[in-house]
Amino acid sequence: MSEEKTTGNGGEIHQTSGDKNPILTTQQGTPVSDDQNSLKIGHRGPTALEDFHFREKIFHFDHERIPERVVHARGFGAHGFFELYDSISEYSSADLFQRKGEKTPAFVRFSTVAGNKGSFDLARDVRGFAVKLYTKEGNWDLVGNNIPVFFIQDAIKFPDLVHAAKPEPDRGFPQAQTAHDNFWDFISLMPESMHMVMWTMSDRAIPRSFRFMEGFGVHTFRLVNAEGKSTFVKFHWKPKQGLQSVVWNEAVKINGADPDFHRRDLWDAIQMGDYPEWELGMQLFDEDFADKFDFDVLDATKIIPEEEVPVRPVGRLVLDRVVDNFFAETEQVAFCTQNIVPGIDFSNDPLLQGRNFSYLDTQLKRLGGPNFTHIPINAPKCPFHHFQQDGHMAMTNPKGRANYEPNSWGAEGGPRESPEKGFRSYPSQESGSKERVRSESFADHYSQARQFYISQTPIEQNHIADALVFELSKVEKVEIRTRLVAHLLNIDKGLAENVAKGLRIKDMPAPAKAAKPTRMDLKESTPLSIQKNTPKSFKGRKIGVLLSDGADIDTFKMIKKAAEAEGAMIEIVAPMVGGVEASDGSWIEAKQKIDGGPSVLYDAVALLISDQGAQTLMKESTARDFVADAFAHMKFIAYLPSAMPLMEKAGIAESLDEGCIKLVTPDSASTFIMECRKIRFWDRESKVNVV
Ligand code: HDE
Repeated sequence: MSEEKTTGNGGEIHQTSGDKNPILTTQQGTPVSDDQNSLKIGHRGPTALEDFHFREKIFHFDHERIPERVVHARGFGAHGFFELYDSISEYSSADLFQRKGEKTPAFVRFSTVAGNKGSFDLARDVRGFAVKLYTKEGNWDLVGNNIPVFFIQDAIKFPDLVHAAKPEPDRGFPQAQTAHDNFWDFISLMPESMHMVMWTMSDRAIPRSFRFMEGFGVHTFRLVNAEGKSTFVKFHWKPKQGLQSVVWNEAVKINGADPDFHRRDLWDAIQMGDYPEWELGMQLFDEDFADKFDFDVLDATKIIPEEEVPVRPVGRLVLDRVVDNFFAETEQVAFCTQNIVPGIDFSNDPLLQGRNFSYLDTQLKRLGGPNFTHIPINAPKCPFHHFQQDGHMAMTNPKGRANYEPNSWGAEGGPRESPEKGFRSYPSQESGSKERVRSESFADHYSQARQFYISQTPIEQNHIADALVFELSKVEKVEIRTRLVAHLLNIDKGLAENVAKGLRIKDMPAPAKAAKPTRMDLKESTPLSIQKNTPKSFKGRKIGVLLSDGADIDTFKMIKKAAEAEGAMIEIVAPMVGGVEASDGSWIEAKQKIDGGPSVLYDAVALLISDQGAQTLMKESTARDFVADAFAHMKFIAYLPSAMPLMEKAGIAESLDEGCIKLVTPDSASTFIMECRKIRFWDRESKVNVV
């Protein structure tokens, strides 16, 4: 049923409504008769103050925003569960780790760090990987990142780090990037950040999707079993989808074409039932190992190579439900590192200790009061009872007379502490003088930076050099550029020389003074490289299929079938979004008009255009870019011979390589998909020379 209503100013509103729509009310529940006009004295007259509906509506709108997170403002969350493979009670008494097959509800929020809430997804940045596990003995928040180390060793430096990375305070830019003077000024004065800089300049900082990145708890934590025995642990989330990143030139273009690329990807995958999955892995070690290890396990700028302590898989995390409401869930979720449960405990990592202090404070500011645990996304899913009461927006004040303890109200007296079940801190022996110090055991800043660098493939090493050259080229002060190169000399001479060359630094500086000399004996570690760990499947990836009128229907069907068999998606790109008429007269609807669906949005492309289509599209710069970019970004390209004129115009016809698959035989579609399993045709990179 459609209603028409006069707005009073000559216009009409049209809206559809049925008998089932509820009546619009105010927040107080008063039915609203007119939501189009404010209450006026006379038809043209002043608005009456007594218009409570108008006043309430505007008042609420004026207060719709809460402060965005000071870091990790831009994020995206989803629901899921953690499923335990097998009991690990020998290490931890945490309830979620006791019973094989036990499922624990989870909420995960991924984020970038530096950009504000409205910034773009493909910034070169660390990604937050924050997991809230609603266990039967309380919420456990594992607030990690997609990089296993951090820039600083002591939390007291965090405000400086973040100030330096954020927009410069006088001008308020640049947004969501570290490519500016303040960041590199700070970093080049903080040798402890060098290991992390290797990671952030690597492809890890431009992931293809949240689904294709690892997560790390970063700090050393403790697991404690029922007998009170403690084992140190480092947490890892390993994506079942495999690791994958984009190239920088692609990232820059994705940010323009689809600033929501990562959140859309996660939303789409979950909505399509292609649930992303990670394996929770643990590196478990004891005090003896900690004492013997080359570096201090409390130093968050260091990893423990997996070759030294293997990662033991203990369960899987599956994300299977998108949020109902972004604000209620993703924005209001409040992660706190101090949210742990019996069976898990902190270590003395000074960064972790500082974080435990910080997160509660930040939630108070952001969510406006001490009752943010009453918001459903933050509330435990297990029973909870305490005497905390009142405050802003209190929703769950306890019933009854007793709001204190001890009390003598017997069974009515409310909750009681439990020495058996309650959380007990691991009784570690602590002693020492009270001093502002940095332990000597934290002093080696270059050895693991080098280890990371030498563990990369030559292509990945080039990407690191290119990223450094890009970022430092945005730095105006020459001294800062040079100071950074001086640090690189302590990591790898070749890297330092490449960067100096890329910056055209005339006189190579002397190596930075190092508190400890770089160790040359640390071995390459395979898990540190993305390319050495690429997936063996194209599952979960997306192929952009460029169609035109007259597109060969049989080839289209073959590509579609082969992609579906692999678990990959296809998305139709066409000159117009309405679609195309294929060779057999059938109509294929498009998802994207060519300028809205550039090839940077896809993992591979197929050019299924007719002779006529090629003639039209070769005149369009967006179509030429589609092809040229797919080639420059080392993507696999399937093409019909009829697409050649467009490929010629895009300037790639002369350079076709094995990454370009001509669709001529009935099985060429499956050959194409099989090739796509390699994700990129990296051999092309040295020829296209794109950074
Ligand atoms: Fe955070 N960090 N952080 N951080 N962090 C915040 O808490 C802080 C650090 C991380 O999706 C804030 O709720 C300090 C390391 C993630 O909601 C704040 C220090 C790691 C998220 C805060 C660190 C992280 C945050 C801002 C230095 C990886 C987003 C908003 C010691 C292990 C969580 C908020 C979400 C958010 C403080 C360093 C991860 C201000 C003081 C290291 C994933 O409390």
